[in-house]
Parts: sequence; structure tokens; C-alpha cells
Amino acid sequence: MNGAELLVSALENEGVEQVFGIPGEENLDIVEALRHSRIKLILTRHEQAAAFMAATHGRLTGRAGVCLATLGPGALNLTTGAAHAHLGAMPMVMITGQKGILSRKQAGFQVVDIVSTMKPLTKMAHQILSPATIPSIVREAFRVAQQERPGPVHLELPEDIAAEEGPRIPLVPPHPMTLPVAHHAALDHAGKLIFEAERPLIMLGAAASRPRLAEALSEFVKRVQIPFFNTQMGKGAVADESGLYMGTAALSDHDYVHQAIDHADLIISIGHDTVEKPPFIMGPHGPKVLHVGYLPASVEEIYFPYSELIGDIGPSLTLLADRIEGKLPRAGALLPLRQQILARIAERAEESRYPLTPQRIVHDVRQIMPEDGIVCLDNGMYKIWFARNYRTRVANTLLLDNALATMGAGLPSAIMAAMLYPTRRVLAVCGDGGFMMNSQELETAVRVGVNLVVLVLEDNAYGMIRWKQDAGGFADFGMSFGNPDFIAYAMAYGIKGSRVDNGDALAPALEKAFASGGLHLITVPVDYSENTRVLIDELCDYAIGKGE
Ligand SMILES: Cc1ncc(C[n+]2csc(CCOP(=O)(O)OP(=O)(O)O)c2C)c(N)n1
Ligand SMILES: [Mg+2]
Repeated sequence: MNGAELLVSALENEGVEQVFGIPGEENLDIVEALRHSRIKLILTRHEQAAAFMAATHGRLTGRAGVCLATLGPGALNLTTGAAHAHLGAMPMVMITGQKGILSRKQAGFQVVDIVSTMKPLTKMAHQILSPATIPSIVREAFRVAQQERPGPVHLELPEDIAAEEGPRIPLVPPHPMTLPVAHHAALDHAGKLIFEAERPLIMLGAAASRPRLAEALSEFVKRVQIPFFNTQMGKGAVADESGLYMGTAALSDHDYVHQAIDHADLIISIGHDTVEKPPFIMGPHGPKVLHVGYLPASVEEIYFPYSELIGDIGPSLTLLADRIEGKLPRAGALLPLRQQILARIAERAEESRYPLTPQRIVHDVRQIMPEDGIVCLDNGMYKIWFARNYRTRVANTLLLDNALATMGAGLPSAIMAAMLYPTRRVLAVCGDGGFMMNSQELETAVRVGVNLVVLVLEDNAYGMIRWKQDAGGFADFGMSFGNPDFIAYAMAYGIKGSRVDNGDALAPALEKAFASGGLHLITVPVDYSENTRVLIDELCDYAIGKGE
């Protein structure tokens, strides 16, 4: 058994079903071992997309996704995906090749110190030096990637170690892990804080969206009846039909949801990760924050909790609810603000203007997506609108990256979601800038045969930056570009393309595409004048009205 075969059986031992990537000649032993295994090799058209797909696998299942690349250039193409998984806490294992380490027959050709490159982008980066260590290193890689706080791990397998024959080394069986639950003294203290609060408010952050947490979290909110809001990456963690949803903090301040935040005297911050763009700015006179997390909070200028409840979040919250359920007469103190906040957010969502307003686009997408449908966003201006306006009912049904916030991840993550959930509707929403960063993956989507609709928002610009330019008083300069004919582009991949040509045509186009199955690309022109009208002028007037 050679090193590559041992590596692939160690991957099988971890339950890996697919490996995404682009091999190079240094990976050929691994490719050969994959050919004889149960694991599918899914080629992508850029390594970055393979990493985004593997990261999304980890995010949606809690089990690390695996991607593969060659040495040097291929490995370097994984780095943005590594950072996306690292900041976004998505379990992923990256495997890259390397020239032989026992001799240097090609001298320095294509050799880059990838392990050092990957170190700051991962939880662990290792070069494998002998086949004998493979079973334990692979087990350790998956353990590290999947345990809290999850993230990426990098393993480099040099080609001579991959080819080296040796005895069959026993694999290390994975075992289920039970995390420690918060200490009873911390639970008592947290219970006391909540009991004493006049106007408590729950915030659901990125870690609240861990797949295994959904049920316990919804149960906690239902039992304590305290209203909640979420960060962008905490969206969907508790169904907003609970009657307790107060909004999403897509901006850091001055949005309508901040009315509730500003009035709260205690924020129970569940799973907040400070990699996210701040959902609110803590200051000395604001509400107290109780941090509930798998791990202690990292203290920042704008986040410094008053108290912490650390441990496995689900069971800890169950114990907390046992202490306070039914004993909180002021639990709903902030609820009277709810209706007004949500009504303001919903304004103008049904206007027939053409090009379409972002509010209308979000509204129409919501109409067509079933409760469990998954919307995967790329990065652009529309992300703020979706985060703010899209109402989620099921955990992990609005996938967005508010951590690295990289462009180019929308399409690959949607392909992964569609592969994992073939019977659910999956929609990728991309700007015309971000879509073109990984649009070549349409071919991957065609080849793997997913049902997927890709919605491209056309403004012929890097709209988000153009808006920031405008908001910052800069001249409109350097942000516009031309686009290919997206319908012809779709046709070139053998998929159906269509263009929304009036203000009421988006929902029917989406419905038709989903109903007919397969892969579709729809383009819709977007009117971004709403960015300034709502997100600057209207919110500014609102802040002035409050006397700020
Ligand atoms: C890889 C990468 N490059 C640059 C940026 C900075 N950036 C954020 S949004 C944005 C514009 C996105 O344009 P587009 O995809 O067309 O979406 P729009 O805002 O126009 O809707 C840019 C350049 C980024 N986040 N990621
Ligand atoms: Mg654009």
C-alpha cells in the first residue's frame, strides 16, 4: 500500500464522499487511489471554486469538505477559499501535492513553501513526511477542522511519499465528541442577569447557524419568549415566524433594528463571532452583553461582553431555559417595537419599477423560494438588501459570507448546496462583477448535473464600491464595465438563459426556471438608486428624527 492509497483510505474512514479540485502531476498517485475508492473526484475549473465548494460542504453538514490541488500555482489558488473557510468557521481539509522531498530532481521548479503560506490561513498546516504518520495526521486534520471553532486544515503530500510503498497501517477510528456544558455557577449568573433585565434582547450570531444547533436554539427562544435579532450569518438560526423576530443587523448602526438594540439593557449574544461586520457598536453606555458561545468571546474595541456562558451552546441553553422559563415578566418588553421595524423594512417591496429595485428582487425571490429553499449569495450590494429584507424560516437557507466577504463564492457554494440537497430549490444570486469571477463553474454545474438557478443582477458596475464612493463624497469614477450577453453566455454552456424585461417578470421567470428543473441563468437589471435613497438618506433622516 503506498502513501496515496493510505491517504485515500483514511479519507474514506472519515466518511468523505467527494473530493473537489484540479490535480497536477504530483497528485497522480492520489488520483489513482481515488479511482479505486468509493470517493468521487469532482473536477472544478478553478481551484478557488473547489475550496468554496468544500467549505460550503463543511458549513452545511458540519463534516469537513475536502479539496485537492497540485503544488505551487494550484495550491496558491486555494488560498482565498482557505481564508473564506477560516474567517467563516467552515470545516475543510485541503490536500496539495509537492515535489519529492527525498531528492530534488527538478530543483526549485514550481516549488513554493505552501505550508508556510497556509499557516496563517488555516487552523493547522502540515507536510506529511512518511506514510506511517498518515492515519494519525488525517484523523487529527479532521478533528481539528471540525471541532469548535471549525475551520480549514492543510495537508501537503509530496509525490515521493505518496508513491512510497509500505505496510498497511491501521486507521484511527473517529469517535463522537460531546462538548462540556456550561458550569452551573455560570448558568446561575446568566439566569440572574436575564431575570434582572428590564428590556432583554437576544442576538443570534454566526455560530448560531451550526447545523447541530438549530433545534435547541429554536426551543430556547420559544421557551423564554425573549425577542431576537440576528447578524447576517446568524440568519435563519431561529424561524422568524416565532413572532419574536425583530430584524437583521445588516448595517452596524442607525438601521431600524438598532432601535431595539439601542433600547435594550441586556443583549444575550448567542454565537457571535467578531469576524462579522459588527451588527452593532458596543460603547460604555450601551446595553450589557452576555456572551453565550462554544468558546470565550474575543474582546474587540466594539465587543467586550459583561459576562459569558461558555460550553456546548445547545445543552447549555436548555439548562438556562430550565432556570428562567416562565419567570420573566419583562421578556417581551421590546416587542412593541417589532411591527414598526418590520413594516419599514418591507416598504416599496412590491413596486413595478424597471430596472427592479433591490427590495423587489428580494421580495420576488422570497415568493418563489419554499421554506427550505437555499439562496446562496455572492458578495455585492444586494447582500445588504438580502440580509436586511429576506425573511428566513429554516437554518442555513440564506448562505452569505459576512466574514471574508469575498466575491466569487456564490456560484460554487450554490453548486455544493444543490449537490447536497437535490430535492430542494437552490438559487445563486450574484452581481455581474462577482459572477464573472467564477462563472466558468457553470461547466462544473452542467457536468455534475445539478438543479440550480443562477440569478445575475446587472448594473454594469462594481455597484457596492460605486455606492461607497458616492456615500463618501467621491466622484463616480472607475467602477463601470461592460458585460457579455449573458443569455448567449449561458447558451455557450448548453444551459437556458433568460432576461427579466419588465418590473413584474422576475417571479414568473424564477418559477418557470425552477419548475422545469436543470440549470438556468436569469439576468435582471437592478436599480441601485435605492442604496442612497434608503440606506443613507432615509436612515439619516430617521436618526435625526430620533435626535441623534
Ligand atoms: C475578491 C474580492 N474583490 C474585491 C472585493 C471588494 N468588493 C466588494 S463588493 C464589490 C463589487 C461587487 O460587484 P458586483 O458583483 O457587480 O455586485 P454589485 O455590488 O454591483 O451588485 C467589490 C469590488 C471583494 N469583496 N472581494
Ligand atoms: Mg454589479
